[in-house]
Amino acid sequence: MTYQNYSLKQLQTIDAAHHLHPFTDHRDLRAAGTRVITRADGPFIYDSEGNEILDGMAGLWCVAVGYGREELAKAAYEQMKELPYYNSFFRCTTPTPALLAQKLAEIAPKNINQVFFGSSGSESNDTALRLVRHYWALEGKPKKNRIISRQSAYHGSTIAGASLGGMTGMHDQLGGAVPNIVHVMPPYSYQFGMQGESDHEFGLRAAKAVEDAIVEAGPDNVAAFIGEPIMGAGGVRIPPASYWPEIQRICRKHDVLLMLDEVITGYGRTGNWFAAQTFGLEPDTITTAKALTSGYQPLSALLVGDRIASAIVEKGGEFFHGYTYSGHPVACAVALKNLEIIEREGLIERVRDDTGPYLAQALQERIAGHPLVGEVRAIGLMGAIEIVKRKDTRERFMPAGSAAITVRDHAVANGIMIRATGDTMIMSPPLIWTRDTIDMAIERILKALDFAAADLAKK
Ligand code: PXG
Repeated sequence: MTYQNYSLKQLQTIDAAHHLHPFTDHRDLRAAGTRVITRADGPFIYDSEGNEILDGMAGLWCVAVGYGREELAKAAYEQMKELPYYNSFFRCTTPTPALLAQKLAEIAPKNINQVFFGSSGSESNDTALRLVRHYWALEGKPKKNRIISRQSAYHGSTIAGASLGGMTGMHDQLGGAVPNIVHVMPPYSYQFGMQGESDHEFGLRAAKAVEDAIVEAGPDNVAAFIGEPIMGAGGVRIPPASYWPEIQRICRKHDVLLMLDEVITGYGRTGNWFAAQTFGLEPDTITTAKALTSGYQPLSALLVGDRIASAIVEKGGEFFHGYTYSGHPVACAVALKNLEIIEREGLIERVRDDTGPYLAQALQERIAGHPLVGEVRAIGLMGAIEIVKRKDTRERFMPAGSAAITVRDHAVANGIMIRATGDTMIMSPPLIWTRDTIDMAIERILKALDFAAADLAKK
């Protein structure tokens, strides 16, 4: 590779001169310098200085099958030689998106049999928003177009994605969000639960916030509710068991569509193909991306339930929407091979029966007792650690978010990549992790917590 002719310093200088990064304060970045990741293998990433770092985030929640998979590289290479690109407009298709759509219909909840492709989660949420509003227009109810979402939700970074999401910092920079989207309380008991309230009761109260919003607008004005089954970027917020069944009941009662955003939870992360199956849901749309290709190619798939799909096919006329790379043949070839690997290696069963419960237990038994830790949470291979100044009162360090950054920096220095979001540490490792990898991760996290505690005690 030609980049090997460049020194670390040169690469950092070039990057600082020309590369604008996502979600970054550039003055800050350029002062600190970037970490240059140059290669990866299995569960490890390596930086330009040769440091080996266990990747507790699967890249950015996506590298389900781990790094260095020859089979995926070959699938891309073979497809590129055969047919690198052709579109699926104008009555054309190519083989791999057709076969991938068939495969997705097979593994999705049973009411879902059709797929619309894009290249990112944000794009597919844009598709979902248009599709849902178009559906109600086709049903003769164009006013039924309000979308209910949650505060702190993450649904992507395009204008539709940011508007659907509930991140106030993002809204402030939009200069005008997509109209008629409202945000209600998320099911995050650590912050919003009341004293004496059981988890079960809190789950019902959080679901009631959705029903209140529907009733307030009038059900005839509400198109859909959208939610991540487990909020990812917002801090791995795992709802109480009572929440999702109640949401589904409320949506059905008021004839409001249920849109799930499974960009993070899709393709095995919770121990089933989809979290919809983990929670027993039959949503009208499921947005997926990331682990669909394990991040080896950019690809997203909006899974569309029969109710919407039939209306589009039978009454729709032309749906004026689509992307040059919808159904990209190379990305779809890689996705097919990636799903084959997930199945062949039994990764989903492993998460469900072995590594998922083991991670939950390890966090509970070995991390939860640390003085800096207020709560741990896990489901499948997703975990969270709340960083607090005082366990009993849940008091946080000030300024908000700074303690988690301290933990994060020590984690990376001790060979484990985990993310800080607000005052929460989050992890979402590749599904190939074993019990041994989890043990290695826990030891490194403990070290990071100890170093961070020493630093924070000085403040
Ligand atoms: N929905 C969800 C639930 C996501 O997590 C998107 C949509 C958007 O996908 P694209 O492919 O357009 O990025 C995401 C993306 C983080 C982080 O800091 C999370 C995401 C993206 C970037 C950063 O945890 N998730």
